[in-house]
Amino acid sequence: MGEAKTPLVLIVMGSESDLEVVKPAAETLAKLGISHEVHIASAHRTPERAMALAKEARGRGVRAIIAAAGGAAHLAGVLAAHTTLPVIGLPIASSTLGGMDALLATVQMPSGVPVATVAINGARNAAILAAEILAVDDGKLATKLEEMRADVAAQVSLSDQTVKDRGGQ
Ligand code: RP5
Repeated sequence: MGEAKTPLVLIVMGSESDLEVVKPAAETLAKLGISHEVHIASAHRTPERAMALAKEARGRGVRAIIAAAGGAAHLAGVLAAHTTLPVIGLPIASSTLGGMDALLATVQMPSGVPVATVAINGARNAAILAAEILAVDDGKLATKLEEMRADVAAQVSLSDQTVKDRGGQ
């Protein structure tokens, strides 16, 4: 699934049921020209596979990991426990609690093993944050990120004009 020879970013999700929400992360990385791989591995159901993905990542040339999970979302923390690469937690709204469970489980890491957590279902921001980490020493990527910000600003200006043209409706 989504295999690249030398992925700079790994996207790992806990279940196939997360895929639709996670897709914008892969799309954003692709738009920025960042090689990535998409995996399904669960902290609870396939803990050894999750651990292996994290342990092998640095040696494969990976620079950042996005970990998406819902419910009692331990995936990001488990991956972070097995690598010193930056791990970006993406809490998924998959239960009756609307993602608050995953948010708290992902963000409230005990001291010493951080997970940089984005908003519930914030797949696009997870990818942008991964890109920003890579752009620390990649000027071309930094320029692409600036262009992406300019597009976002242009969209807001367009919306502003549209609402003005409609007389505020
Ligand atoms: C988590 O449990 C997954 O990340 C998913 O969000 C949630 C529910 O998984 P399924 O029961 O749909 O496989 O591990």
